[in-house]
Amino acid sequence: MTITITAFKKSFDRGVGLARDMRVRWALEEVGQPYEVRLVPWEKFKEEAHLARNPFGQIPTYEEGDLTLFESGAIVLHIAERFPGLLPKDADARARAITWIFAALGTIEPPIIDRDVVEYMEDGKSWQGERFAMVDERIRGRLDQLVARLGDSEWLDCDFSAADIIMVHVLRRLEGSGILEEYPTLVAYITRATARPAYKRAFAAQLAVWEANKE
Ligand code: GTB
Repeated sequence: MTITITAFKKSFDRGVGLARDMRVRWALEEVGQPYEVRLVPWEKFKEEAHLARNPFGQIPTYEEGDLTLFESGAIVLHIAERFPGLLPKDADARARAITWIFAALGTIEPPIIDRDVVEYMEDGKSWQGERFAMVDERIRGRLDQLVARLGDSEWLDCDFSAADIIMVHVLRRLEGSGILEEYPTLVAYITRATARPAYKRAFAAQLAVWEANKE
């Protein structure tokens, strides 16, 4: 059955792989599933056809036969449940991996997104400096806790899983902030994950879209 995902036709991340279709592409590459990409131009995001795929008019979405999904976390979890390779077989280990998906999206990602809000939407506001300091403190608090748990482990819980895809992609959003460099454990974790052939294929695919549509 053909899998079709949606992605920006012209992503404002300029091909650096930070838009959330990257998570889905990476998961599909890890499980060896071919997929097609429907590129959505900005002006079509809130049109009926795309809202039918995602009520919030966002990317990514995922179509597989009669099934249409939105929310990158739900899509990656679906891929991991549908195809072998991204979740442990043991029920308890599987539950722990799924817990880490939720932790990445629900506990680590929110302050990181907040940082972008401060940087781009509160630019020039009198309170921007104070907000930056507050948000960065929240981010560092979470990263301290993450590093304490990760320790010397290669991945979040035993083998590489869907949770590592989501976590690494969430952490990558801090690139350029200077914060990641304070955490060699996380830099090594991201480097390990992004060296995977599946990541590289996914990255190259989204970059090719940017290169083809950037003008
Ligand atoms: N919770 C949803 C999910 O995980 O799928 C959030 C989806 C989302 O925010 N999608 C964005 C979108 O469609 C694209 S990825 N926005 C259009 C809209 O809301 O109208 C967001 C993104 C783009 C670029 C960077 N970057 O450059 O760092 C990071 C994130």
